[in-house]
Amino acid sequence: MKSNLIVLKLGGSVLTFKEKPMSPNFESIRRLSNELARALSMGSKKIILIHGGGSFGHPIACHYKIAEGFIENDQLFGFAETHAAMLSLNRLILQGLLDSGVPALGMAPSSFIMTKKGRIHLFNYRPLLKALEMRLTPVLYGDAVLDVHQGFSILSGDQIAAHIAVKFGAEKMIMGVDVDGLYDSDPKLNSAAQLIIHATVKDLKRMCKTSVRGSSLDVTGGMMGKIRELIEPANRGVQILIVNASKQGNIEKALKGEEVIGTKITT
Ligand code: IP8
Repeated sequence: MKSNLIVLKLGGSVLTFKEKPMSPNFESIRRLSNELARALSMGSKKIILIHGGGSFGHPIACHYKIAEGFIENDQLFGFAETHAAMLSLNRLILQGLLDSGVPALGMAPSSFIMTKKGRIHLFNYRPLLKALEMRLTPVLYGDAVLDVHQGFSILSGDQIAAHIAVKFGAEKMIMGVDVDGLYDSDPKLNSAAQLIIHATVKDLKRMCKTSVRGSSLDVTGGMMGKIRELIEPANRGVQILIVNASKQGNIEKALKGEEVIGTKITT
């Protein structure tokens, strides 16, 4: 039986202005906090929120090549700075949620997760489980983390979301992005791109081979990185929905289980 847990990932491109370093989109943060609060007030669901790096984490991580692991001492400062930038964004999102009345608990992934060659290797689940049991709303994020093989790495919010959805047997995983869902080509480059309303694991695997890369500043691979992470939870029967979180009401509807335009992914 599936739990009543929903894993919600909100992309950095929705919560920040991606073109300008360290620029939060306060309007978006406030609106989405209210949407989350309204969905939670319905009572029965538990939500783990994971947010991306946007213009906070990605430019610094890219500059210091943090995702490639430790090469030289200069990167240590960059590693610490990347994490500090993510803490700043997390703080703003927590404030938005607290202002909306959500008992949001910021949890730094680098404190309880380690990777091996960029993939999750060690994960202390207990603080997260206890927070859920206490009916707090954990708020995690893509982070600069220590890596047992290469010193450090960048762990994407998508990888964290997929891992948690599988391990905790989430009922649903909602990916809030800045487009309406998956398309047959990049909708930002091709106005004739068609929205894919339903995709299977087989479709995702095919897209991985053909999909366009994200922006060069996105150290975790943009939409292509996302598609790759979705295969495992979809295989395990987690319902996945990719929706446009920049459009008012979409995240609230998706959390409440109401119909919303987007891409549904199934086995
Ligand atoms: O935006 C990466 O997380 P994402 C976060 O979910 C950093 O890919 C630190 C760049």
